[in-house]
Amino acid sequence: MIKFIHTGDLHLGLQFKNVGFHREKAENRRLELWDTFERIVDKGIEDNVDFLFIAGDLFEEEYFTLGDMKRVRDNLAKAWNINIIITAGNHDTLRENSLYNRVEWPDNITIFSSEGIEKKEFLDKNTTVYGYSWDSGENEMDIFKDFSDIDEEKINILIIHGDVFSKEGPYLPLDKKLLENMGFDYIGLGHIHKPILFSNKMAYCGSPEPLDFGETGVHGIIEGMIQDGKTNIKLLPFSKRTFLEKTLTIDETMGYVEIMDRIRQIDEESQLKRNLYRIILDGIVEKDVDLNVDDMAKDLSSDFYYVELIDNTIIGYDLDSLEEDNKDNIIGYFIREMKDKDLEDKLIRDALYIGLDVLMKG
Ligand SMILES: [Mn+2]
Repeated sequence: MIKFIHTGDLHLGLQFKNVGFHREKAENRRLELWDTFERIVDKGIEDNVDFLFIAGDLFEEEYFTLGDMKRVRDNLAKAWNINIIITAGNHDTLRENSLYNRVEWPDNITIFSSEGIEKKEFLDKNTTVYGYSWDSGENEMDIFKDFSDIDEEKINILIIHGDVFSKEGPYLPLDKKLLENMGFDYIGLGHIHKPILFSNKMAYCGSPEPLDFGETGVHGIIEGMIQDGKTNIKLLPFSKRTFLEKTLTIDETMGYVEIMDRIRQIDEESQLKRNLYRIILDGIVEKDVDLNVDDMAKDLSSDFYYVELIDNTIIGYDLDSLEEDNKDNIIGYFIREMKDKDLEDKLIRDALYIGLDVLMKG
């Protein structure tokens, strides 16, 4: 029986320049990536796992320093009785002058080469681990071209960073069907940041700490066990924070204060203080309510750890006075046409306001 943790896509060192965070939040998030990395190592030690698999994009080579690399090494060295397997991805490529090659690694750590699929046997665990590291930011290698059969008497595991969703492309396209039929007991994938457990035998671990609003939902690490030819895995939520996108629908009866209260009630208080929210405002807003999303976000900053607002509302005009002011032009005709239909019907009312929004702007 073996136990393992599968992680990857940690992107240590990331500076969060594209996320729209202010400097302080970006810096904090950068520290949280480190903290989570260290928690993962501690979790491995605590659970006494046999293997820790890191399936690429452990760090951001653009920002990483030699000191950072040593910090990674020293953390992993603490887990001296865990076999740690690293395969580099497209953000932490393994080349002659890369940071991976500038520190001395202890014996419990294996970094697979970028020559092609390599294997390492762990005789005491009756296990063979296969892996491959990227050596450039793009990669279309036919990685299994010279692959020989695996020894089915053993537990066989493949750790690789690549893309099973596109047959062509620059991020190591992998043929999922082919992989599934190669006889591996487990295939630990990296690259896609959303965790995807295809089966007990193949999974993307996802980024343990989500990196932006494209990475909403649960993020964590994969815990696995292989016993008597059977593999079992599960996703353990592990991130310190979650990115959430929520929609608040406004109507023309709501004033500024009520809208702000509704935003504050979008989640439990403890969640607001913990997570990162993007709130999309839609619906119809009364024409005198001024939704300045930057000011609103500042106002909300004592209630939320982080919030950004997107205003997709349309303005609800005062129909009678608007009709009166525009009785001889298309706006007036349009309002009369729509009033002849049933304005109690939400669909018709929305259509009226959307139409007016276009006419008033154009
Ligand atoms: Mn990645």
